[in-house]
Parts: sequence; structure tokens; C-alpha cells
Amino acid sequence: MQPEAYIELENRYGSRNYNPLDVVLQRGKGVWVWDVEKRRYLDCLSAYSAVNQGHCHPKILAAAKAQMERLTLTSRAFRNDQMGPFFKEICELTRSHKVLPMNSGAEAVETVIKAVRKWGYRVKGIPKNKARIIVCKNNFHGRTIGIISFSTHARYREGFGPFTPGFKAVPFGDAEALEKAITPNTAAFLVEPIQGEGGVNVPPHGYLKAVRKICSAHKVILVLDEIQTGLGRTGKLLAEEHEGIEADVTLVGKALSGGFYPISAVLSNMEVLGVFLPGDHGSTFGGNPLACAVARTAVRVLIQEKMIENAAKMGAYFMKGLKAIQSPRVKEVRGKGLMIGVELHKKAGGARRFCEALMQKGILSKETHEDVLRLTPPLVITKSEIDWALERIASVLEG
Ligand code: IF1
Repeated sequence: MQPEAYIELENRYGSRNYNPLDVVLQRGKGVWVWDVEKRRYLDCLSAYSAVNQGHCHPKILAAAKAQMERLTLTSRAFRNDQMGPFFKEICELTRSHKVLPMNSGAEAVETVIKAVRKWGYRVKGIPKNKARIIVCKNNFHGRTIGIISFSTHARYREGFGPFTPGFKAVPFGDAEALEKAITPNTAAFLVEPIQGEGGVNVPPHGYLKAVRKICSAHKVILVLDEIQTGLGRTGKLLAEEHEGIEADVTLVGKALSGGFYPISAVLSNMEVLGVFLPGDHGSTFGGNPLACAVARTAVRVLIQEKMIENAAKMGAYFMKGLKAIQSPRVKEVRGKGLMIGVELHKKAGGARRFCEALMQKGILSKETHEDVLRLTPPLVITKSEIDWALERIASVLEG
């Protein structure tokens, strides 16, 4: 079928909850994807950092196939031989004490909201139903009703009320504002180390360190949502490492499976997860043997193939090349590792048209918040592939 036929089917039968580029993809390998007409594109989105390891990584594929032939799902009514080893490996890697596996990132966020509220009541002594969680303006943590209840973007909330109470938003990057917002009923502070959807917003250096100190001083649980920044994206295993801090709870997802399968995890560096008793929480697919087997290999290749180090090196190289582009349209190039945003001036007319132009030159990217071009290729990208991309990005931005 021609691309148009696929697009027609999607538009005819699919809900219009997205406005995708008109490219119909069929195959992926490493940083490259091919459409149904065999055109090749460099993937500069990585499915929003779920494909950090590159498309169809052979070792993750082999692990998925092998586990699929053995056992895929048992429910948590029984145990399986992949979950325990996965728990041990992920906890040791992230210096965590406990882990609770879920499926989507949003489910991990919802899980930690339940956990910190219960911790607030059982451990901190917050009066029943009075627990408050502080979040940041311009946050993005998922699409459930609970999560959009604390979104500060009308776009994500429009038409979905009524909302869940118990959240307060403070400016991102402002530690003082956080401290001022804390009350005796504050159970936790939930924040992305770098705001992805918010426009690749990197906080001032020292922010996370200050936030860590404030949360400890006020017995507030620090929850870092590393679902997008984690697993090597910013050039460290976890973005918190850039400031040498440890969250009380860390959320990971997306690249936890290298894009093969939905798996997320709530990692706790203290007994926050200890508040859950049997029957308190769960999900049909959470912790299934297929997800755990895939995640074990996805994390292993990230480390063994030095993808995190590559992200740091190639990210610096990519950023340097982007900053060298002489274009009156570019307002700022920012990011960390291979989590990069190119903010355009308003007068450039929005980043979407540049995504369309880049697609014509064989690069797939996604705008965020109208004016920011998000560039987040798989962490396996090479210098020559970046040079290939820079040439095309320059021609589109300077054109
Ligand atoms: C969409 C955005 C990115 C996330 C962080 C939790 C989640 C996400 C920091 C929830 C998910 C995805 C969702 C996807 C597009 C993408 C996205 F544009 F929506 F905001 F990456 F920036 N925390 N982000 O980034 O994880 O439930 O999706 O597994 O909803 O369109 P999820």
C-alpha cells in the first residue's frame, strides 16, 4: 500500500488524539528507520527516549523472543523466574532498596502518588486526606486524570474535569519557591530533573542539590521523574548524578525496555515502598516475566555497550555543532547529553514547519511547545551520523 492509503485508514478508524507527521514507518535499526516506500530517516526522537538503545537492538530482540517462547504473563498471584533477578539488578544499579514494577510511565507516577500519600499518613503523621504534593509549573508526568490534575497546561486539562485535589505547583528551577510552599501536610515534591515536554528546560546548576537539602530538612519525599531523563539520556545513568544527589524515589520507564515492551518502575531509596501491604496496589501486567526479561537485557546493553558514555560525548558534540549554526531563527540551544532542544524565535513561525522540512531531508524530530525543536536521537548515534544530521539541520534552519 502507498503511504496515503495507510494515512487514510488511520484517519478513518483512529481517534485523532495525535497530529503525526505524514510518514508511515515500517522498519527500524539503530538510529535509522525506513518508511513503506523504503525511504530512510534518522530518528531524532527515539519514541520520546524509549528507544535509547537504538531500534530493534539484536540482543534485546533475542531476549524478548526467547522469553516469549517460555512464559509471558502469570499475574502477580504467582511468582516468576525473571522478576527477582530484575529487581536485584535494577536496585543494585540505581542504589535502591525496593522496586515496584508497573507498565507505563503514568502508572509509575500514579503509584508513587499513592505511596507518598500513604507514607505521609502512616509515617509523617499527616492528618487523613490532607496530604499535599508539590509539583512544578510546566510539568509533564503523563495523561491520567490524576496526573493532569496537577498539569499547568490547559491543553492537557481541557474538558477532562473534575480533577484530583492535593497538589500545588511552584516555578521550576526555583528552590526558594519550593521551600516557601512546604507545609506540615506536604508529603512529597515531584519533579523532572530536566523538563522534557515543557521544552527541554534545564534548571539552574545547583537546583537539584538545593531541592535535595530542602526536602531532607522538611521531611518531604523527593521524587525524581526520570522516565525521560533516565537510563543514559542526559549522559549519566540517571540525571540526578549531574548534581551528585540521590532522590528518595526515582521513576524510570520508556528505555527500560529499549522500546520493545511497556515496563516502568518505582525505585525507592528508603522505606517509602514499605508502606504498601499485600493487596494495596498492583496491575495485571506489572512485573510480568516478559517485561522483566526484556528490561534486564535492555539495561545490560546500555551499560555493556557504553551507551551512556556515548550519550555524554556525542551530546556535547551535537550541541557544539548546533550552536555553530548561524541562523537568526535560533533563540537558544540547550540540553544535556542527547536530550537537546533548539528554541526558535517566535518570528520563525513555530518549530512544526521545521520538523516537516527536516522530514523531507531524512530526519524525524518533534516540536515541543510550539517553538522548540526536540533532538533526542538513540544513544548509539555516531559522530558521522551527527555530522550527517547537522548538515541538514543547518540547511533547514539557515534556509
Ligand atoms: C504522549 C510528551 C514526552 C514523560 C515523563 C512520565 C511520562 C512521560 C517525564 C508518562 C511521557 C511521553 C508521552 C507521550 C509523548 C511523550 C512526551 F510529549 F507527552 F510529554 F516524552 F515529552 N514522565 N512522555 O515524558 O509516561 O505513560 O507515556 O509511558 O502522551 O503523547 P507514559
